[in-house]
Amino acid sequence: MKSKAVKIILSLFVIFLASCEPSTQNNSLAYVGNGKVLYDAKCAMCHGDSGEGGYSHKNIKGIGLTFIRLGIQTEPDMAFLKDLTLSELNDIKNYLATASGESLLPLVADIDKGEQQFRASCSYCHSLGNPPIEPPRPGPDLLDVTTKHSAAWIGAWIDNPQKMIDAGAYDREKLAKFPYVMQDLGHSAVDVQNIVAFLAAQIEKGPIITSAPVILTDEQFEASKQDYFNNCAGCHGLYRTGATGPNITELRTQAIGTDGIRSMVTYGSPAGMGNFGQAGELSATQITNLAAYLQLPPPDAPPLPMVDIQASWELLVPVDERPTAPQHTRNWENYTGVILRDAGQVAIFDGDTNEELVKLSTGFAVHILRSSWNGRYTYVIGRDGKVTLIDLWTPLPSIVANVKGCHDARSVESSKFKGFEDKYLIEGCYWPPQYIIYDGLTLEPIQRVDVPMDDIEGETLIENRVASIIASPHDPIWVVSLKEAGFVAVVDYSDPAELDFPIVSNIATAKFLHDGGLDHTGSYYIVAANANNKMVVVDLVNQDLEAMFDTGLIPHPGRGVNWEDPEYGWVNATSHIGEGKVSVYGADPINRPDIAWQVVREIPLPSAGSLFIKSHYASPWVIVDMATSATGYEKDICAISKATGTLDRCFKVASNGRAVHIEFNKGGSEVWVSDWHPDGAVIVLDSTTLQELRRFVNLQTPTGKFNVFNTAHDIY
Ligand code: DHE
Repeated sequence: MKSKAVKIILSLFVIFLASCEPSTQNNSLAYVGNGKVLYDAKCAMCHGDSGEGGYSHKNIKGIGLTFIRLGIQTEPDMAFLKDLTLSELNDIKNYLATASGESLLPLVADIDKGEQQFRASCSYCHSLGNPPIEPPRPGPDLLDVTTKHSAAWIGAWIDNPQKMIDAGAYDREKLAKFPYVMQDLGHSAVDVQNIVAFLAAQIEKGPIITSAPVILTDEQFEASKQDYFNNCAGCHGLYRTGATGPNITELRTQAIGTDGIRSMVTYGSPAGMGNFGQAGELSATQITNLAAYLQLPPPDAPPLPMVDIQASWELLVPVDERPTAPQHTRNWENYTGVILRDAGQVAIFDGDTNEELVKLSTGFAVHILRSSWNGRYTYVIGRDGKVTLIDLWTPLPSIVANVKGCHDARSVESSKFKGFEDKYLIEGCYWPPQYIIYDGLTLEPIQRVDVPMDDIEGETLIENRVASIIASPHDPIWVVSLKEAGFVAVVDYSDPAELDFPIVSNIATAKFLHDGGLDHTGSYYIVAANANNKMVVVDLVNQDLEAMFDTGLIPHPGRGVNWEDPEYGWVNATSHIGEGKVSVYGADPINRPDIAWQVVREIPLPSAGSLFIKSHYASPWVIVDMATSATGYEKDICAISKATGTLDRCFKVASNGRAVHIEFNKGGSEVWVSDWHPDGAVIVLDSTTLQELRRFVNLQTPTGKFNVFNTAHDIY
C-alpha cells in the first residue's frame, strides 16, 4: 500500500519535472559530442560505456531528460550530479539517444567467487565486521556498505576509484579521513560484480571468518624464511618490529589474518608496500606460505663473529702487485657501475665510449656502490653482507679482494679525510647489529664493533640496523645512522694504534633513520627518519643535531639533491614513498637562515612510491622516479625545473619494469635511469632536452648506478 502511494507521488513528480523541460532540445552532433564527454566522465562508471546498464543493470539508452533529473533528485548516489546544468543534462540525453553497445555483465552474480575475490584482494584494507587493529586498516569496515550505497555505485568505485573521485561521486570530506585513495586493483567487471554481490549477501551472515593459516612443513618454513629475508626484512626488520614498513610481529599479523596478509603482499598499497604477487615476484603459494610464516614467532637470527669474518676474507691481488697508474687510456672517472641486482653482478660502462666493459660477480642482491676517495676503487656491498673491492686501473675493471662481515647489509664507506684516504673501510650491518672495519685497500678485517641496543627513548632493542653511512670531509669520522635507535653515531677512525674504532658520540635524532647524503657545502649530513616522516640534519663541523623537520609520508631521498633555487638560494629536496610529493627545503643556514631547514616548496607528483631524486649542477632539471607506484606511474620519471621550482613534465622511460634510480654522467650532460626488470635496460637521456640518446639492453634487474666521479665527489 505504502509503495503504491510512493509510486503515485513519484509519477506526479515526473509529470511536474516534464513540464519544466526546456522547450529547445538540440540534437546536433556537437551536442552529442559534449554529451558523450560528460557521460563518460560522470555516468559511465555505473551505467556502462554507452548506457547499456553497467553495474546498475538499467539500460538508459534513449532515456528522457525528465528521468535523468528524477534520478538525480531521488537517488542519493546520483546527488553529486545536481550541479550539472539543464543544457549539460540535455547533452547527455542527446548522447544516450544515439549510443549503442550491449552489456556483457551476467545478470546473476556469483557470490562464492565474490567471497574469494574479497578475501584475496580487499581484506587487508577492509574488515568485514571484524575487530579493529592497530595501526588501523587504511579503509572502512564494509559489513554495512551495501546499506549505504547502491550496488552500481560500489561496483563503479571498486572498478575505477580515481574516475569516481574526479566525477565528484565520492564525498571529499569523507575521503580525506583515509590515508590514501584506494587503488584500482585491475579486477574484471565480472569480478567486481561478484564482490558487490558477496558484500550484500554477507550482511545477514555477519562478520567474515578469516581463513586459517596453512601448516608449514620444515622445508616450507625455511623457504618462507628466505622469502621474508629477501623481500620483507629490509623494510619490516628481521624481527618484524617495523621501520620503513609497519610492525608485523605475530600478534598484529594474527589480527590482520591470513586473507589480509595475502591481499597486502599480492597487491601492495599506495603507501609504499610493493605488489609482490601482482608483479610476479612471489607466487600465490609463496604468498600463502608467507602469510602462515608471519603468524608464527620469528626464528632467532645467527651472530657473525670475527673469526668467521676473517675466514671469509679473500685477497686476490695484494696491493704491491697492483698498478701504480691506470693500465689503459680510458677516462675511468667517467665509468659508471650499474648494479644487476638479481644477477649478483655489477656491470661497468665506459661513459665516454658507451661500451660495457665487464660484468663482475659480487654479492647477492647487490645494494650500493661507493667510490674510494679519488674513485680508483669501487666498493660493492651485497645484501648478503659481502663487500667486493674493484680496481678500475687494471686493463679492464677487476676484483682484487672480498670479505663478508654481515648476514644482511646495506652500506659501506671508506675513510676520506686528508691523511686517511682509503686507509679504512666501514661496513654497516642490518644483521647482526654490528659494524666492521677493514683495511681499505685489502679488506683485511680489523675490528668488529657491536652497536648499542638502546634507542633515543631508553628502550632496549632486539634489532638495531646500520643504515646510511657517510665519511665526513671535516674530520676523521664516519657518521653512521642507527635505524631503530634513532642515533647518528660518530665513529672515529683517527686512532689506529688502538684499533678499536669506537663510537665517540651518539647524536640523538629521530627513530627509523634510513638514507641520506651531504648538503652542497659538505658541512651537513641530511638523513631521512622515514617512518617518522622527518628529515634530520646533523652538523658535521660541530658534530651535533642541527635540525629536524617534517616533510611528508615516508621521505626517501637516496643521497638527496642540492641546487640553487632562484628564490630560496641553496636548497635540498626529498621525494616520498608514501605520497606523491617532492619537498624542497632551505639548506643554506649562512645566507638564508630565515628558511634554513624549512620546507619552502611542495611540488606534487602524479603518484606516491618515489625512491630516488637526483640532479647534477650541469642539468636544468631535478629528476625523480616513482618506482614503487601502485597507481600506474612506476615506469615514469618526472622533471622539476630548477629555474621555476615547478614540475615540468612526467614521462614514461621504462619499457619492461619499473623506472628506478637516477644518475648523471661525469659532465652532467646525460641522465641514466634503470628499467628494473629481469629483461631490463639502462636508458640514457640528454640531461637538457630529456630526449632519449641510447639504451643499454639485456641487463638483468638493473637498479642503482654510480658514476665514479660523481660518487667520489658527492655530486647529486
Ligand atoms: Fe636501498 C640506498 C636500505 C630497498 C636501491 N638503501 C640505501 C641506503 C639504505 C638502504 C640504508 C643508504 C645507504 C647509504 O647511503 O649509505 N633499501 C634499503 C632497505 O632497507 C630497503 C627499503 C629494503 C631492503 O630490503 O633492502 C631498500 N634499495 C631498495 C630497493 O628495493 C632498491 C630500489 C633496489 C635494491 O637494491 O633492491 C634499492 N638503495 C638502493 C640504491 C641506493 C640505496 C640504488 C643508493 C642510492 C644513491 O644514489 O646513493
